[in-house]
Amino acid sequence: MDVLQYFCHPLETLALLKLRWWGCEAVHAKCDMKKMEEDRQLCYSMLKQTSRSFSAVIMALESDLGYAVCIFYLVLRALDTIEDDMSIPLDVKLPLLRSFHKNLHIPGWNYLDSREKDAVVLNNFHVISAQFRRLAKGYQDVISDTCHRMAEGMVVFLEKNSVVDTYQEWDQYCHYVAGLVGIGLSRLFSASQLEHPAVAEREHLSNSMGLFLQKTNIIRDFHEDIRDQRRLWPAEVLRHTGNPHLTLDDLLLQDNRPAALSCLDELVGNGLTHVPDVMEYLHAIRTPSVFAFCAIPQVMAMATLERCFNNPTIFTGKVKIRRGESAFIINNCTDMAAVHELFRFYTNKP
Ligand code: IN0
Repeated sequence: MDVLQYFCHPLETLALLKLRWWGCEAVHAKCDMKKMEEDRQLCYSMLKQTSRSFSAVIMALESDLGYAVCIFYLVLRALDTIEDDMSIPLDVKLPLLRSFHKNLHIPGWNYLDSREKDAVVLNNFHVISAQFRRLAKGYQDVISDTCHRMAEGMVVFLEKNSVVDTYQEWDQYCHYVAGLVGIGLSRLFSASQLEHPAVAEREHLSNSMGLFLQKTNIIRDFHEDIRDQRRLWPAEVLRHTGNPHLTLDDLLLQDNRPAALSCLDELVGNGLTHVPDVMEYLHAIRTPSVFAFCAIPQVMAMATLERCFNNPTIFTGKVKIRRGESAFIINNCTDMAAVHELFRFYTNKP
């Protein structure tokens, strides 16, 4: 099956080979792993384990910003792993989330009881936090403040039984788990002086960058999330189908396929409302490595939304973009004109 794809999409196969053999300008690692001290190496290897394709884009950032983003990414993964871990009872999880940001300053703190797939970042949190404490104070404050605010939001959500009813609540949830990441990243870019201070000041645009990614993930992962008892589509969408008794779980049933597809398409439409902000944000980014870091996930999200639109596979399994398609996007997100072209391609796809 996979082999056939390589013949059907020759441009993507070339993109994969190009990425594999030559790397590319934007994703050319500016750091040499072999020359680093052991703990730094361990952090980069955890980054590679937790985000396969994305780690190269982080490592291509200029060194001190790149390392701050690497630590930010690992710390966020640790927080997210605690939130996701259904084996931790709520009376343990809530205090753990509330005090999470303080652990960044407690030498030796780690968490060994998680069985989640990214548990490695919790098991080795003492290594991550020691590296965190060596970052510039400005970077430390952004990372700690983001964790604090995000964990507060996670607690609010868990306390109302993880229910997302209205679109407003959907935006609120996505703000906590992804919009705040965008706001934090923009503050890191401006603090590094690679980007203008205005990038950090326009919080609404940074928030939209996160919302576009997170809404796309939530739309794509519907089947897997329902299986794991997570109901992250806003229930409001069900009321627009005209059937007041329909539940999110019902959308998986074959008989409800037309209603399910109309809900899906409405959410894709809602996700797309963030695109103008995404374009405005990217337009302001000056440094090529920062531009690639920001643009690649957004274009991948656009490709994913296109694949999700009116696609019944959302209700039976996983919708994915091909590896070759990802490689093509990674190789081509070089400037605003290229990003426009890619967005145009995905919006006009028959
Ligand atoms: C991210 C974001 C991310 C990157 C660049 C700019 C951003 C601006 C605002 C918000 C988020 C931004 O990107 C990653 C992408 C990623 O991890 N991709 C995965 C693939 C996948 O399907 O999971 C990979 O393995 O390559 C992202 O999804 N998130 C993220 C987390 C931390 C940081 Cl520092 C940056 C997660 C999320 C929830 C969307 C914010």
